[in-house]
Amino acid sequence: MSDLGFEKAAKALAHARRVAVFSGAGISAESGIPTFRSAGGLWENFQLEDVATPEGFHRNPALVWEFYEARRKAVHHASPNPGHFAIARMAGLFEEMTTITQNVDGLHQRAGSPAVLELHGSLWSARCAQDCGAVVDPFPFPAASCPPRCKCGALLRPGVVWFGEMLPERIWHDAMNASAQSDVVLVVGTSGAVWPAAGIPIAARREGAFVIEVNPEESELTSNLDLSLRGLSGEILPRLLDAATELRALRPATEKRG
Ligand code: BJW
Ligand code: ZN
Repeated sequence: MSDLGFEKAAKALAHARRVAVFSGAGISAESGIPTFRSAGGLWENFQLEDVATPEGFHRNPALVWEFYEARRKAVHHASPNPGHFAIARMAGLFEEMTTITQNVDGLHQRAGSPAVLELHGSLWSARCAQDCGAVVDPFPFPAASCPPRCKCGALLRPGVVWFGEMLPERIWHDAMNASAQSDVVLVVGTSGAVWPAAGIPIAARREGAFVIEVNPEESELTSNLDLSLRGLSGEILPRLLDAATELRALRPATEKRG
């Protein structure tokens, strides 16, 4: 990571009033939770058509629930890492701070981030697969049976967003608004391969946000962003926050009142 890029990012954050974080599976990698598309990721070992589409669930609900129960177990035994904690700490630093995540693991919330916008749902909720309207939230681990049943007798399904499904409308709307109104958007640990979520930082930049990526690898978003910090989010984010906080303390009082 270049020192120049890091300083530029810290300065941008020190001057920001409104900040949004847009996170993906990479932020939880240092908690031991596998990503989807990196080497050894979930899509190397499972066919996404089988476990992450409504059609796959219809064909074999038991297989889909086994996949999700195993992931719920892994997250149940995991803890948030310094990257999640740094983001939680940001809530106290800026006038407005929004955490938008594609993750379904709930680790941002467990680190203390308030009001997280979960674009792809949550491992900790379930709903009726036959649309009787029942929502089970929180859906405790472990499930009582596999596959679990709704009180109406139909199957329950995981409360996540699969390929070919719409994102939750209110959350999508709030995420687009918050990011478009931000001075700085931090894009952390995502390949940017999945749409429409990947459009969030791109739209924010078009609206004037300074968009900074934190990722050890180049992503599909890199060329559309302002700055990339190469490294692990659990290492970069705490340092970045400390540097921004220090710079902010040095600003004259008149500037701070903005
Ligand atoms: C680190 C690190 C460390 C590692 N520190 N970084 C437009 C164009 C093309 C296709 C489409 C389009 N619009 C819609 C589509 C179709 C589809 C799609 O996007 N397909 C593409 C894959 C081609 N999208 C949809 O179907 C969406 N719905 C939709 O569009 O509805 C409208 C519609 C409906 C009907 C008909 C037509 C339109 C829904 C998408 C739902 C995605 N769901 C999943 C599963 C959720 C549940 C679950 O978890 O099981 O969401 S897929 C999976 O990918 C999951 C993730 O949230 C998502 C994104 O992955 P993410 O987070 O980026 O992870 P990775 O693994 O890809 O990347 C990890 C990154 O971390 C890497 O870059 C590493 O380098 C980095 N990293 N360690 C920092 N320590
Ligand atoms: Zn039901």
